[in-house]
Amino acid sequence: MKSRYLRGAALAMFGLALAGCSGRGGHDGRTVLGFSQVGAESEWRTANTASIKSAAHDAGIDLRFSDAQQKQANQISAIRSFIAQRVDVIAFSPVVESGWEPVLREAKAAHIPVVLTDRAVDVSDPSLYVTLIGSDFVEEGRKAARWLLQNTPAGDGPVDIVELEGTVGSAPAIDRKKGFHEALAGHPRYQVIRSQSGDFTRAGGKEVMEAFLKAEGKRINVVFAHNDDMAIGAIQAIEEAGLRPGRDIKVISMDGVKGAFEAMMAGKLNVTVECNPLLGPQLMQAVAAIKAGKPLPRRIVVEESVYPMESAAAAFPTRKY
Ligand code: GYE
Repeated sequence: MKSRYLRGAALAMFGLALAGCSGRGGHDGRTVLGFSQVGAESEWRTANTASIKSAAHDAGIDLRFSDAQQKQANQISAIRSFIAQRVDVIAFSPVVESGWEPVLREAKAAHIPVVLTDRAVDVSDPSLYVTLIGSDFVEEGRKAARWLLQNTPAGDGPVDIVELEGTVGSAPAIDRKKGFHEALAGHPRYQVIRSQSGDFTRAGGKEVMEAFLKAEGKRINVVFAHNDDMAIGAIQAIEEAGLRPGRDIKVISMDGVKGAFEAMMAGKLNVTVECNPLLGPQLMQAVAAIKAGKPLPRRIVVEESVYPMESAAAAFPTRKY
């Protein structure tokens, strides 16, 4: 009696273990995607999250979404929890570039493919992720610099620039800075006189710009912000200092969110370099390809343009984020 009971219990446990191991995927057979988002720091990010959620819904993918509030530790625990849940695919937008190898090795050991969206990681083993779907941030930085070179009145007077950097250690902050500085090298008239992180937020942009204005005052000719939200914060700081953003101080930013178009139409922002956050559909296509065992390119780059102030009103009605 006793032994039969035990055998039964052992069989039941074996069955449970099988159910747990065998199949990945949701109870209903749908593909399960675990996604760890950076946070909700900017308009860009909000649009990116909405795109991922709606594309997953449209593709019939069971999305497990987790917001890391701009903290790498939270992303690492989210990824570990996706591994424990045995999701089919893990995707994430890494808040910073470094520090991912251990957790990505855990995903690899569990045979769960990883897709990067938006931001890159710095890893020595390329097999730790399948593909990166996102923008070319170095090129975005170059585009911003090219606009500046073409839109500063001729002459040899100094063009003093302050730079509002994105999150320290993040791919867009590192690469946008690189592209911008690279394109201005060889043009000694253009000097970046101060550079500090505003963490991609409006509050951060405003606070750092206030400090820049206090230190440099009217000497500042240009603000180069690594995203629109920080530029909008900087615009407030410039106005509160009694100066005219867009005129006394030129403002350049990146992303191309609606708030930037509104600021351009109000004459306060000079240009935004587009960075498209609507990556959801491409991510779901990549997940489907992985599930079907189809190969994917290592890098999927998003197409983008530059919108100067004069083009804002015409483009505004067609903007999707
Ligand atoms: O520019 C910024 C956001 O990684 C491209 O992150 C993204 C950046 C975007 O917070 O607004």
